[in-house]
Amino acid sequence: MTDSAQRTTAPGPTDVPAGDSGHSASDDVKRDGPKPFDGLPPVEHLGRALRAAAESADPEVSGSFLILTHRGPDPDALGACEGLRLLIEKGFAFRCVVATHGRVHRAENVALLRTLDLNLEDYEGIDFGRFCGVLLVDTQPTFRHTVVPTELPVIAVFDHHRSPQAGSLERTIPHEDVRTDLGATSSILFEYLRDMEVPIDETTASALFCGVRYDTADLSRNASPLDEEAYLSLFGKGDRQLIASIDKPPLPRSYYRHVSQGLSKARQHGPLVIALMGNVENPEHVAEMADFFLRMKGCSWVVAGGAFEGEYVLSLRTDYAFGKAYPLMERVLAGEGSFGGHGHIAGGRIKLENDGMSIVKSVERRIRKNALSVISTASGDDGEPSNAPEGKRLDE
Ligand SMILES: [Mn+2]
Repeated sequence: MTDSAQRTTAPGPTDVPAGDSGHSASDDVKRDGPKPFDGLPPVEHLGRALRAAAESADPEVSGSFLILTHRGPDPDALGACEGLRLLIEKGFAFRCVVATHGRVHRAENVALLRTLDLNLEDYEGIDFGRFCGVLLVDTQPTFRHTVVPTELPVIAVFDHHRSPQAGSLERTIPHEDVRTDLGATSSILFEYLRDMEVPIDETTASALFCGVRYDTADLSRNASPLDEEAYLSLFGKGDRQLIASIDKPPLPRSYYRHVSQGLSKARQHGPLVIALMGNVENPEHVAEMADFFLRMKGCSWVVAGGAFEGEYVLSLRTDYAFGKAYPLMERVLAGEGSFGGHGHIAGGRIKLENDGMSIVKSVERRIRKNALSVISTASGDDGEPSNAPEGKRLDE
């Protein structure tokens, strides 16, 4: 569902990078704690940062923190938000509000929000004057898909993504816990709760479990020993029925319309399936179709795309034998838009000049041409779109 990676720019909604690039589980054994915080255990260092922020704030907002994550939060982001909420309230006896930004579209993510009945506020409606500081999870202030209010100091960051440029931060962050050797940010929050001996209730455990589960594909991807410990411990504490219902949520009727749209637009070119779908009602549909087509026998990579709210959203998937998604996405975009990716998953976005169909079509023509040129480089073809084979329909 999510991806791991070296994010350079804003990724697609479900292609939010989720780990460090180039790490396999076996690389990740060395370190199971963050870099030392002035010789203090992480929880103690965090406690000092929180208390310092509370003490320097006006009395009416003292000890009230705003927890934020990236736009269109995925399960790891939501799990980490809930873990941090519990830590702040029960571990440190401060107050906090979790606010999310951007709509949640994917059925599994919506199911997580609804099933666990998470108490989230909408970022757009937040009065920043209520808080003494911001805490960020599963992202960092410089990431483009993240909005941080300028009027509040960032007190702490918990993340497992590599920073785009080290040292480019304008702000100094009192407590920065970024561990690129972990599969999930939810595992970091699990560690703090464990170390502070904060009892983890069923709902929070279920949310944290889903975070670790989806970012590590059930510990099959980028999983460190801490991820394993978090996964097993949280599964024991979570509500198994809820966890199962989040994994196979009821799908809206529109999902089946999307499948039909994807099937009618998809074309197979040997090992490549291209599904460029024009306008889509839901940006998650693009990633869902990419996953869907990759399961076809004989398909080694998929390029799926669709226009949504002024952007052309792209998802690229490769199978295990085929290799990395990131360099392929780079060739498919050929300098346009922004993208992120790692391993077998990449996501990209291209800003559209307007929502006219001709603009969408021309973006799709360029993407198709670039994707086919990857194949034709291998086969010696010139890759011109007019000469490109039509490809085989999948719905006939
Ligand atoms: Mn993550």
